[in-house]
Amino acid sequence: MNDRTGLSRFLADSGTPQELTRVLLTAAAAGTRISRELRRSGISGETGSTGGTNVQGELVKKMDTLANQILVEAFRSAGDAAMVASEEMEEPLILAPDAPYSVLFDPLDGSSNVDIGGSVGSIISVQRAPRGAELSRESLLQKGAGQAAACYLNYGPSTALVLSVGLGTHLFCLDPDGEDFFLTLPSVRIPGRGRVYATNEGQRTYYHPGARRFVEYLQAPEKSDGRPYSTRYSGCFVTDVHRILLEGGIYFYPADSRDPKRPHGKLRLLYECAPMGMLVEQAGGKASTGKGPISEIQPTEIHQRVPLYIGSPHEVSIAEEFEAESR
Ligand code: FDP
Repeated sequence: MNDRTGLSRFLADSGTPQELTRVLLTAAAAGTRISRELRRSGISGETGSTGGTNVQGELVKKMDTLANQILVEAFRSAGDAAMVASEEMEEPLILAPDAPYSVLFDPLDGSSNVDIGGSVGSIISVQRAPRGAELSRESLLQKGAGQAAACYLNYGPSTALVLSVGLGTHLFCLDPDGEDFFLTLPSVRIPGRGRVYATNEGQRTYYHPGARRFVEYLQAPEKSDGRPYSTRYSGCFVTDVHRILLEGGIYFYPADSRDPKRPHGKLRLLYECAPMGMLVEQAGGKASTGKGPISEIQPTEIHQRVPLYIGSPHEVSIAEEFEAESR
């Protein structure tokens, strides 16, 4: 184990600025703690819901609240994040106004899986905080293309941490006997095309026509290009993208007409789509609304939702053609 590269050594060797390294190590330490709490959740009573709803009107699970507290407190006590914003908090918090980075997160993605012992994740986006300007929710409305770093943790049979500081995407695994993440796959490359798709197909009736026709295309037998695809949908965005990052394919949550108040699909731009997009793009993949790159959207709200197609370049490009009705 000693000759393995730990997360802090990796960040030092890659020339990552010290303040950014500190932010990422704080996120990793919080992830370690969340991983431990998840393992204990069945006996500690942290399963089920709190009975409340979050800013988006969604049922809050006890582990959503606990994971959010763990991340917020980790950044508060480390003092290395200027601001934090979270899926679970209506307004961002100003923590250390002079710190050069701000952090946005989905503390527990796919939390409906907690009660059945399924995989869940955390997603973290790191932005540069404006120097000398007043910190406000507006200062967090930055395009994904400008992110300083992104990472996710996938809490499955093992805990994986996948990160990028803009120099490729790298996979680490948590040593269950310690507190350290070790590099297990440097410079991940997503396969150019895959054999699986992940989407909530039960809601297909509500998808708009381009997305429905894309599903029909994926399911149509065609020997020459390996169709039909297989479906793999876990109910956790992080877990589904983790599979696709390693094995290829596409995850999508398109715009749908299920809820007229949410005409843009379900996933949040700033702390779900943008960081996952950076990680997939840095591995050679694509992240698109179906009409253009996620990384180029100028956010207008902290909790803004956008349609998402993410994964291998082959499948995302085809999805864009269906969206554009050129196929
Ligand atoms: P959850 O609300 O359980 O946190 O980001 C939200 C998310 O899960 C994704 O992880 C998941 O892919 C998706 O929503 C599941 O939503 P549907 O039930 O609508 O498929």
